[in-house]
Amino acid sequence: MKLNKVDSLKGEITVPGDKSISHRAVMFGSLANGETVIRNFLMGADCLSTVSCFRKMGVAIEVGDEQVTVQGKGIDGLKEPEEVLDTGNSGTTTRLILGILAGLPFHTVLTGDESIAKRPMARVTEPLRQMGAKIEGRANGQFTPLSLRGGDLKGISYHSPMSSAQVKSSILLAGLLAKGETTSVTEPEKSRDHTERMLKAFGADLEEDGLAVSIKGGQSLTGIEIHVPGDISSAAFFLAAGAIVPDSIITLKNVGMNPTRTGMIEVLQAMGADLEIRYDEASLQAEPMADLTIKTSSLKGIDISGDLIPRLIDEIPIIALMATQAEGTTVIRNAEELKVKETNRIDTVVNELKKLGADIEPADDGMIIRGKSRLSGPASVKSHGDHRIGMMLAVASCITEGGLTLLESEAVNVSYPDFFHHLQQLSK
Ligand code: SPQ
Repeated sequence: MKLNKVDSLKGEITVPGDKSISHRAVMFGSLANGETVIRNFLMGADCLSTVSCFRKMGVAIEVGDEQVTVQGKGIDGLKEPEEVLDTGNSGTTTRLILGILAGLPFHTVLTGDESIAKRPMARVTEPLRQMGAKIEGRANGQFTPLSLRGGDLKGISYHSPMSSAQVKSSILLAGLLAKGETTSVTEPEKSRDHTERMLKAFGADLEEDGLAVSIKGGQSLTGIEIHVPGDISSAAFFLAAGAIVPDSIITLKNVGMNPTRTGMIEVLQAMGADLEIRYDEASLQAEPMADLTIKTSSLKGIDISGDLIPRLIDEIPIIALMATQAEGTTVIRNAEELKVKETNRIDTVVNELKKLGADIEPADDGMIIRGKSRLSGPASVKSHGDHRIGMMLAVASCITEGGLTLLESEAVNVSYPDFFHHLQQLSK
């Protein structure tokens, strides 16, 4: 895809539904008794992989234009699939479904795409084995394909070595399906808490105590209606674009503002961005929402590390681009988890932005970016099949002299199928 520099970005858009919340709504709706209606569901490839996996286990799921309806028949309503469950490119589907399959008394085989095959699964298969799940797989269950025989789980008290919502959620879901005992997960820093919030909304009793979350096994869930807020991780691309493209003003409607996800907002504020936040008072219950307006800004470099990292982990590629346009140095630390995403996002961000002339170097657990650089092409850059890298490079094209050619641009369909359409709409 050929992408050119733009003069300005102006207008209002509504970003698609939150990916993390859309996945969980289908999963919990499939485990629940009764109907679950999911509005503003993200029709991205990842969430559709989740739908396909649960359909293969016999759950009736109707996918409408922007609404998904799940006819849950309770945990016993799930059946042994006749086919392999394919989780596509989705780490969330793969790791969360493992927690559910661990608690179900039948056999399943799970696989995904080339990128999923490289992502570490021992972080969930190990604790799930401790709970009693029988898991076989490549390299002793470290990688897909994996096969499971679940059921008869016992509760555990698990201290996760990493702050990961996928690890936490996988173990809590297995804990929910365990027999009567309590399962608790403690993480080093708080990761996104959509599972905790949504399980409560489905009627589960769950306790949170600082960095620990506990759930009692054997509880049943009841179907609900869910309105999925806009994905702040998708909004992040246009927040950054609005800040770095000259003469711009962009409004983003109904963006999810769960405090475990708003690290990007804090970074924009610390860098000096001209950002206005208007909370939707009616939404301040399960998952808060706000309208955001960003204008072209003079940015300054900052340090990003510690407990902020899990709250903006998926935004680091676009933050790195923003940092190339900030005065001074931006240092990102404690973000080693970037190495095990859809790509090694330290390497892909550094290598692709260097092609445009950015002053950026990798670190063991992050990167160092010196601004302000003039990005110039024409250059050929590549998403490497990683949606967030693809969208970051498309935003980079807006300020790149001579424009760029983006290879593997279709990767954006994983989380934001309308991305290029929205970019075009704002640049008119
Ligand atoms: O689902 P997937 O592929 O892991 O997606 C990513 C992304 O960029 O969209 C990460 F590559 O988001 C993860 C996120 O990094 C989604 C997620 C969730 O919904 O629970 C949690 C985070 O991952 P982790 O490993 O820190 O739990």
